[in-house]
Amino acid sequence: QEFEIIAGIPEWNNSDESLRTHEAPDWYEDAKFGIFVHWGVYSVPAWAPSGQQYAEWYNWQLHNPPNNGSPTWVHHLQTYGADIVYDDFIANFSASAWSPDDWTDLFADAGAKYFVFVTKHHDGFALFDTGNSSDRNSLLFGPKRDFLKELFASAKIRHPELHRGTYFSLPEWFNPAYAPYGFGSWPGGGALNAFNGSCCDPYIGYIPVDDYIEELQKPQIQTILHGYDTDILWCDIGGPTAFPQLAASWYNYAASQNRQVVMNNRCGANQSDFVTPEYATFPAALSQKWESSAGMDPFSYGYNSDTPPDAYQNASSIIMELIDIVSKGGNFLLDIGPKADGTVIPEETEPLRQVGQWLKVAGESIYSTRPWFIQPADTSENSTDVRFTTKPDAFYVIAISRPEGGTLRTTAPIPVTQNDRVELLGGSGRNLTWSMINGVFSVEVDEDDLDQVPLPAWAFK
Ligand code: FUL
Repeated sequence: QEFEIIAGIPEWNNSDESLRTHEAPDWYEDAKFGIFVHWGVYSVPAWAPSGQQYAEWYNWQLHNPPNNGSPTWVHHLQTYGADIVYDDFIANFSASAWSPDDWTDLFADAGAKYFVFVTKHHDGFALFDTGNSSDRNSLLFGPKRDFLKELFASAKIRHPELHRGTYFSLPEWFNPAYAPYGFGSWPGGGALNAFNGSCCDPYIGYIPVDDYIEELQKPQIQTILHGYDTDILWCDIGGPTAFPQLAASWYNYAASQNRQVVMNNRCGANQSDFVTPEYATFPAALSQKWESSAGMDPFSYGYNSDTPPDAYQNASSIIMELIDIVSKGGNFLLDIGPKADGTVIPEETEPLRQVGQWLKVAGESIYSTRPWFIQPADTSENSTDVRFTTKPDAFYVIAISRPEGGTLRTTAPIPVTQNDRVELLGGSGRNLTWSMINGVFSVEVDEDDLDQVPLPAWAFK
């Protein structure tokens, strides 16, 4: 099948052949750092055994298997009693202190180039206008607001340079219409009180549909793509999907607005623009674009009140992880879990702002770079722990351990030529003395200069 070329843009059609040619656009390759936001009804109970389970899986843990005495089940019984069901938390999802501007300022201050907002997690409670497909959303229940609209509007006005993305769970646990597909719909499921077996928890806002995919999932994805103009469709779980029916018209629509959009590998489609390791990275670059996501919480995307303050990822470890991921061709999508009132805890805001300070002085070694052919770093004895990034006109050696005695040393075959100048980003800007002797590349740098850099990661250009 042939494609019609309009002003250099292929017109997409829904054939596999056409869709398979879609790939991550340059802006996404260049962006490197994004902020993920998990916020919803699960932010009300906000609990899981810290470091072991995701707090946004609260309702699943409560029910799986029924009456199992799981830590969440016990916690729920002790804290709320047996009569309270998950959907009762909707009323307490207040957003009473929420400021979308604070959030988008935070994303920008962190040095992120995009964000991905959870529009609907597996609990099926949408934070956008689901129209006729379902009433289970924040416009009709709880806070009665269109969070996706407000957040995107804030970003568009205050930080138009940020790309706006949306997470969308293809399945919904306990939605009676999803039962034929099996995800979270074991006998009784969410419809059963997890303690006394009485039936039924309300699945608030459910409008009976015959066909979940056609009547619910499809119009909802369509709304996110065309009604809210998302740049990133970050699907979750995959499985039965309407996405392939919507892809070509989305790509064409975006192109008509001069935008290039991107989708992940969880949309249930045959093609994906990037793959998504979770709380994990790859040891080296892949042939395909990838993006690693993780919460600042040790093991939760949603806010977990069981996590002690000192367990959150600090700025140094975030920057090292970002550098490592970028040197291997990945993006880093770092997640925050705001509280039910919409505030973000200082354990998350402070490190993010520190990361932003580092990126302000050394960001050119991260943004718009491409990996070198050697990764990971050479870690032989007497070497500094380093990562490499490249641009057409520059090469970066980024030390993630302090160059001992003011000497950075690596046995990697750094592509320097005699007249090249070497400087420390965020240092004094001086030309540094360097040498390449017997295959060892060394750079001399003042300890004072090293101290000036806001976090323990030193980017040499
Ligand atoms: C997973 C979900 O089940 C988690 O709760 C989280 O949303 C993560 C990003 O994707 O598959």
